[in-house]
Amino acid sequence: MPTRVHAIVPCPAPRLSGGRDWTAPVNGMAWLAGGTFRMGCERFYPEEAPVRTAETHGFWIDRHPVTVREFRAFVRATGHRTVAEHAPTQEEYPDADPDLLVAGSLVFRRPPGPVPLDDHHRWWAYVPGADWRHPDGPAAPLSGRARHPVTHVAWEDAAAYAAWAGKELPTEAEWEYAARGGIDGALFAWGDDEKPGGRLMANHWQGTFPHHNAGADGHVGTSPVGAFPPNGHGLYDVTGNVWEWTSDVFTADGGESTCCAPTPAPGEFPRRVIKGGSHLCAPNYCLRYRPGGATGGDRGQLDQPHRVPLREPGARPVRGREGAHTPGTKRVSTLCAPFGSG
Ligand SMILES: [Ca+2]
Repeated sequence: MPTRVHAIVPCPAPRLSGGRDWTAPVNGMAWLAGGTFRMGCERFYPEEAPVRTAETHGFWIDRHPVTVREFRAFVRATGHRTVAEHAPTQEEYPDADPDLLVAGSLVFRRPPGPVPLDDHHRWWAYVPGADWRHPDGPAAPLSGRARHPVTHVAWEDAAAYAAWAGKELPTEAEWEYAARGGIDGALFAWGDDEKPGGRLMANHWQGTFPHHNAGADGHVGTSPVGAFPPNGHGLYDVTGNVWEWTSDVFTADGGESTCCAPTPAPGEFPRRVIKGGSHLCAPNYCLRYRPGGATGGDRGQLDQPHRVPLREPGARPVRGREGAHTPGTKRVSTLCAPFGSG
């Protein structure tokens, strides 16, 4: 996976006033009072464990992930070019074939039949010209997806958007507190029953990944934000649809691969915690569409958009990912466990 240079164009971001009323309504955002909750999950993947007590202060957070329309407004205002729109350099990848140093991004390609799940190259392809305007590649237009979450945004792009909007990316603890919707310790954002009343509550993958997407939830691919019911905090699409960036560094051993995300690119690029799973998460491979679900996002693009909290300056979570792992502890997740396995 090539790396890429990036450019964050300075822009006049609205600054938060220390005198603002932090509980006054903010358009498109929900106010969460903060509190203590059980964070993480011990039923599925080692990088989500252990369950620990976390605490957040009050903060605002977007009700839905950043959409293509919203990201387009940011790009028009700032001239920002995303990481995917820059060709990686030979200096960054001295051993790479120069012919491969072209701008692009990873695109999911459904194989025609069952394949072993131990190599993501069987369904991820690096596509030159793929970017947020061309999520399926340069030949496929983006038309009709203005209300879909923006994709092919690297962490740097998400952070630049947040700064432009006068916000910050959420910490993992803030994100998970928000996603749980006030239902402490539940498996899903709506409770422990995956299909209450037989209803699918998020856009994920039904069928056998990666070759058969039954689309029983009505969507093969991303869906417009708000297509599924909100959680208890009034937040839409907290799980499924697309992964979401957080500000936390993912503390995995270098070079390690986890399921649901391509192998990290070589180089000194810190991985960030991504949350919520996506439309590509299937119980037979990647049961990550849960508030406690987490993995590491690389500079290479997946389907990570982001939602951004508006936080009172200085009001940071008291405790979040620290305690999830002991530094240096080898993680063992190379393949997701099927739903229901321990
Ligand atoms: Ca789906």
